[in-house]
Amino acid sequence: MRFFSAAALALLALSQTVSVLAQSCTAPVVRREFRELSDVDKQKFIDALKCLRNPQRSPSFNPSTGSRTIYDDLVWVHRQNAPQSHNSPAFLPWHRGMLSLIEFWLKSNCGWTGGIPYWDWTLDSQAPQNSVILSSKWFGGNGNPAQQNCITNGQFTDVRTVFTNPGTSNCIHRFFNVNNQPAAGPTLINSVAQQALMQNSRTSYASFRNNFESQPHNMVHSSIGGDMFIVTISPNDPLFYLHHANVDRMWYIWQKNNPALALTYNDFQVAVTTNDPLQYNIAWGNQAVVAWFLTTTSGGTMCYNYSNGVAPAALQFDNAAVNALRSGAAPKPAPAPVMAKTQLKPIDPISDLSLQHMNFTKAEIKNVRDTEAFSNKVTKFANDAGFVSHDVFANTDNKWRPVTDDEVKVRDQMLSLVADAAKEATAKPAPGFQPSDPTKISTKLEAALALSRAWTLA
Ligand SMILES: [Cu+2]
Repeated sequence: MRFFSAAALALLALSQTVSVLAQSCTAPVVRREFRELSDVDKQKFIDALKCLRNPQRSPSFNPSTGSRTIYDDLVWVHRQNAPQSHNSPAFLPWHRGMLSLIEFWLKSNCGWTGGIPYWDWTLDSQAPQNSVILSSKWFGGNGNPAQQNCITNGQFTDVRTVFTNPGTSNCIHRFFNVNNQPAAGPTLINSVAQQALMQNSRTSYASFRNNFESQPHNMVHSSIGGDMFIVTISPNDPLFYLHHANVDRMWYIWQKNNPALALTYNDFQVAVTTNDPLQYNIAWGNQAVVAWFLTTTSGGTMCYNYSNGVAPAALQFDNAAVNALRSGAAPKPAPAPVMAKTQLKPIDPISDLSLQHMNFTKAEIKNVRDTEAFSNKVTKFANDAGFVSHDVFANTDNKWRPVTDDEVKVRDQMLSLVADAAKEATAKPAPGFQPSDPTKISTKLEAALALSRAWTLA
């Protein structure tokens, strides 16, 4: 019976799955925001993650590396392929493949039938210290400086990692770090700045990949710190998967919103094609190529989509108000005064140490700093204009409700208008620069502010 080890069977199952990639994906699994899951499902997901880290239930496919479990195999695969799959065009498809692998094993080996939950950072951007995801009930908070920055609360305090940063202990480490200072929580991008990055990423795959890998992706890794800070072994921290599911979701949204570019793949520096191989060592032989991962519904293990996510329960969406606005009726009165007092926080920059650690070139560092400065200009513009972001109502009482399709449309339209207005208003004068017509900017802003009245505070 040893000939048919669990590992061999799983690999067999996987290559069979892979061989049907060309088949249509009929029932995509829905990846949901972690807060969207019931507490029972949150616990089931965490239990499934623990099962993948249990040597009895999930023995390693690749014990010669020192790995004991499937979970550690994936850390090893990530470490092995880190140079090819970061700071390069392969960043998005490679991680999309990696997420589909853990999703496959969570299901086949550990009974988790949902998709990997994602972490919509914007919901925690204004008060990361209150994030339910980082609470002691679920993934735990900051590391404890008195214990080598090991996490000492949450459900993963007993994890013993195999592939550690040399010279450190084998717990999961975190060191919330913002602007080179210890912080109450990680730096997370707000929804207005994130939308502005989206608006800046409409020209090519390369523009999107550059903008979103450097920030917010790197910002989350570096400001959580500890294991997440070390690119190679960052999957030691289970937050890696929630974080990367959200990075992947941003790509999914970008693909939906830019259909002509959705299946394209390019880079500013190097020539690439969708036939470029991607290496996963423990799965798919050497057959995986970028093209497999360009859609989330290619078939086989690639068969999922993303939910609309959640909004603060205190914020109610009034579809009738939007329809009235569109039919030219007079807008509702201005929002309650409490809404006018709310301002978005600026973004704290990624630490210098972190940038050095990621082996960035000078040009890449400049790109990160430019993006940070741009995000803060946009944030300031939105604040000065009196735009009230939903982010400021999030995470005060940890009560959430699902977002509808209609609401997503209106919200995206509103955020795009604010981001576009901000972009035009703060554009850097260049040779031949024609300043935007101020009337055009204020028209966009007025339209955004009108749409914002579709939400009321309960
Ligand atoms: Cu990575």
